[in-house]
Amino acid sequence: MSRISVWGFRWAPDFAQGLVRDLRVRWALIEAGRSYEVQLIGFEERTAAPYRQRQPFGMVPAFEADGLQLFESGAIVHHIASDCAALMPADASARAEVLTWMFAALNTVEPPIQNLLETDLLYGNEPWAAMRRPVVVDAVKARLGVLAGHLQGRDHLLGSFTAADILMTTTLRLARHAELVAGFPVLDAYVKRCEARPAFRAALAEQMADYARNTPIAA
Ligand SMILES: N[C@@H](CCC(=O)N[C@@H](CS)C(=O)NCC(=O)O)C(=O)O
Repeated sequence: MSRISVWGFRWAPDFAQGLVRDLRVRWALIEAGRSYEVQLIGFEERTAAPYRQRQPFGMVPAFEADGLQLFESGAIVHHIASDCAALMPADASARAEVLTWMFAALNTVEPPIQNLLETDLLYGNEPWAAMRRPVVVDAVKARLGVLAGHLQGRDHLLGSFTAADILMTTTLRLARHAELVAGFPVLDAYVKRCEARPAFRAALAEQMADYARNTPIAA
C-alpha cells in the first residue's frame, strides 16, 4: 500500500463530530504508520453518481490504495490490519480471533448502540421515541454487560491492542451521549485506555480540525 486515500465528510453536526466512521480508518492507518490523504465530501455529494461508485450506499468512509477501492469501515480496517502485525498478529489462529472480535464489535455491539443513537439523536422529537427508548437502552446494557465481563481483568479484547479494539472503542463511543458506558467501570477504563493512544488522539484531532476548517457560515 503506498498511495492511500480515505473519504470522510467535510463537516458534521456537533452530535456526530468525533463519531463519523472515517475516524476508524484514520486511527488504523496512523497505528500502522501509513501516510494517507483525506478526501472530504459534502453531505449532498454522498448520493451523487461519482461517489456512489466508491460507496454504493452513499456513506463514509470509502478507501482507495493503489487502485483498490474499498468501503465498509470494518473491511477497510481489516485490510489495513492484514498488513500490520501491530494490529493483527501473523499467526492464523490469532488472526481469526481478532476477526471474531471485529465482527463482534460491528455485528453484535454496534447494532443496539446505533439504534440508541438514532432513537435519541435522529428521532428524539418523534412521539414514539420516549416510548421506545427503554427497550433500546436495555438492549444496549445487555451487550455492555457481557462485554464488561469479557474485559474484566484485561486491558484489551485479546492479549494486546489489535484492530478489534479500534472497532470496539469507536463503537462504544457511539453511545457517548447517553453515558451508559460510564455505568460499567471496566468499559469506561477500556475506552479511556484505547482513547489515550497517540494514534487515536491524532486521528480525532485531524477529523475535528477538518470540521473546524469547514464549519458552515451561519446565514
Ligand atoms: N456500515 C458502514 C456504515 C457507515 C455509516 O453509517 N456512515 C455514516 C457516517 S458514520 C454515513 O455516511 N451516514 C450518511 C448516510 O447514512 O447517508 C461502515 O461501517 O462503513
